[in-house]
Amino acid sequence: KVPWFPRKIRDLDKCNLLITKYDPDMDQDHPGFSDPEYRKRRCFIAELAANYKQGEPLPRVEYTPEEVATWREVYRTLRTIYPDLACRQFLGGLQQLERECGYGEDGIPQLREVSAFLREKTGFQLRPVAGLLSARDFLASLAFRVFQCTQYIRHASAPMHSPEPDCCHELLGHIPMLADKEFAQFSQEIGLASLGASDEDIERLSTLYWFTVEFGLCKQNGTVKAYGAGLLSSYGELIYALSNEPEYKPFNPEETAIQPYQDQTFQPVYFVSESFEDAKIKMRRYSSSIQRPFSVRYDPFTCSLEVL
Ligand code: H2B
Ligand code: FE
Repeated sequence: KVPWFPRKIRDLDKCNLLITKYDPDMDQDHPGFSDPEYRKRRCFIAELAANYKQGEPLPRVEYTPEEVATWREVYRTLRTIYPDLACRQFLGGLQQLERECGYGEDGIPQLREVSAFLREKTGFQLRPVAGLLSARDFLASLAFRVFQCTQYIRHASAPMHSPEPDCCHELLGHIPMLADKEFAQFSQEIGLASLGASDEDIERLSTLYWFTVEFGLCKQNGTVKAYGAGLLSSYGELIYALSNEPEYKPFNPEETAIQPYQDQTFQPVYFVSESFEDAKIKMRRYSSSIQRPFSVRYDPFTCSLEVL
């Protein structure tokens, strides 16, 4: 039996299964666990996302001076190391966001503006999400070029690390990459491959997503650069990943898909692609090997799927 999957963009309203184990309410190691003010604030912002319906204007959040100060610290610290460590596509995207979308250390960009920017660049749009989403629901939204974004910010006591996705991770790690056409297509293709897939295939696709979109490295002009959002939003791991400490393996979907991974500490191993083009071709070959009793095609005019 084929698991349910969204057929039209409005169906994403039903893709809302959250994984709560890293929430500040559940995770004793979360820096906000013993800060009731923080938990209340995060809950308020998450509630805006939980009530969101496809097509509505994206909620605006009036961030507090303390929240902006956290953003500033993250932005400043990471911005200085990007030129040496981030891939060309990321740097290009970030520059455009700084010029055209108000990115900078003085304020946290609003999802509404960022979504309008991305739509013009690659057709991606944002949707607010209340926390860590199940892999199946998260991947399904990529099939529609919808990126699910958290809108609350990490705890002020730990600006360099968050156990759960927050707006620093989304806005600094993911968004600049999603402004690149080739990367946008790569992301959508992982999403399309996930629709109606078995739990085992979702697990493998989610591992592939982890080692590419989140922690991927790629070669550029003979040096290794970062394109993964988990790296580009974490000062410590970005430096570590591009030092000579971790092990590098060539990106190869069959092998990468079954590599165990760490979501609590730095990765012991990273996968390096020759280029995005190369990663895309290899990923496509892998996706077409997934057995499904149907095939899907995305119709951008109606924002819906043709299931053949
Ligand atoms: N949910 C949210 N909100 N952000 C993510 O980056 C994310 C997610 N990543 N759910 C997904 C899971 C990823 O780790 C894969 C597909 O499992
Ligand atoms: Fe992420």
